[in-house]
Amino acid sequence: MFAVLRDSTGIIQVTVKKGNVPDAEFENATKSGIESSAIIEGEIAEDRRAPGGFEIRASKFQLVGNSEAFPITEYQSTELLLDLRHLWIRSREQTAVAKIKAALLRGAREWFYDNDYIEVTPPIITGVAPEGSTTLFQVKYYDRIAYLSQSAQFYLESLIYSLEKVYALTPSFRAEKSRTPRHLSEYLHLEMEAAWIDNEGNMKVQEELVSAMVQNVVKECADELALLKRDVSVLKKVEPPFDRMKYQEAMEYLQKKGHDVSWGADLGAIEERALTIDRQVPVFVVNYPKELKPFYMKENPDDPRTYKNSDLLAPEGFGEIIGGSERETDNALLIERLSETGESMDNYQWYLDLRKYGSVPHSGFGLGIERIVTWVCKLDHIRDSTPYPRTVARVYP
Ligand code: NSS
Repeated sequence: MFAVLRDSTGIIQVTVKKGNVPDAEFENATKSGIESSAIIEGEIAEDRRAPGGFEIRASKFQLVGNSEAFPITEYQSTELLLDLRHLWIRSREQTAVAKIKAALLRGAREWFYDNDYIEVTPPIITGVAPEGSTTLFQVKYYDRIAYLSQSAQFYLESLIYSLEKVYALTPSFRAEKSRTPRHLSEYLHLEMEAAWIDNEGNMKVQEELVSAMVQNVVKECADELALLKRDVSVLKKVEPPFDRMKYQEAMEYLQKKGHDVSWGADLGAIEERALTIDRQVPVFVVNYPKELKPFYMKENPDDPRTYKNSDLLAPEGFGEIIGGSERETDNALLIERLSETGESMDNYQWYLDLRKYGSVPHSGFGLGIERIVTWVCKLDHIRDSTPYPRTVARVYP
């Protein structure tokens, strides 16, 4: 009787032969269903026919938890696999993605630690909306309305006055009503904020951080990348510096390629794809028109129509993985722009205080963890970058 045994390190073939194990154990082995759990002892032998080249010849087969007929068989619909997500996450692809995600997070934390950043813990329940009111999730907060955090940015900004260089890894929430292959309603947000750093310094942090994360995957996850058929030689090229392209130049490039865009047009999935399809290393798009970006960014003195900001686009057609900027330090400008958003100023008094009491130039950014996982693993859809994707259509399981 042949079985395939799995643990957290991988899979191996097991042969259970009548006579080599007690009869009752052989009985149990033959009647055990797919996904049963078992404790197996035996000898490891080389066998070129076995997947991986080795097998276990069992001398003990202790059935621990027998499995009923497993509901996932070959060729299942996407919907069924999402309904059975709690079981589908046992699959080899999902396991490989989970390990790569962990290696990306480890690479990030190590980079921040090596560069003297302090990890901080901002709140998830908040009254501010850094990225605009249209994607807010409301929560009933006792007798008031509060929101689930879209970004920890404002809280990180408040912490630089004592800690200088901080980062946080927190869930962010966006009520994205349209279904796209790159938006989740809940995602893991890696955000950094630092004093005395301008927009160029901010981009240097991003290119170093992203390279460190990707190179950690190359170092630790060769088997997982192979299982996902991901070309490692491409990922190895992800090293600083990354190219910088002005928004204006991006527009000209797109127009040359036949896209019907002009100054003021946002870069959507189609445009970002065109900008990155022929690249293997991420690229910054800098200095977006103000009307496309939130109120807190610093005006670009060289072209006041634009901000000192950048989006980092992942290569191979992928698109945005980071949004960042230098921050506006002039309260009068912040108040003017905030009043245009229609937000209640009461919720932002504390944020304005940060400019009143000893303001410093500072910058920061937010990196979407599931976005970088989707790119590094070259997945078709962002939902496969996380065990329990939250989208407009689904909150089960
Ligand atoms: O809206 S962002 O572009 N920028 C911010 O939230 C800033 N306040 C961050 C900061 O400066 N501290 O979002 C940042 C990144 C973006 O580049 C994506 O990679 C990711 O967050 N993001 C998402 N990932 C998955 N799903 C959704 N819906 C999503 N929205 C943004």
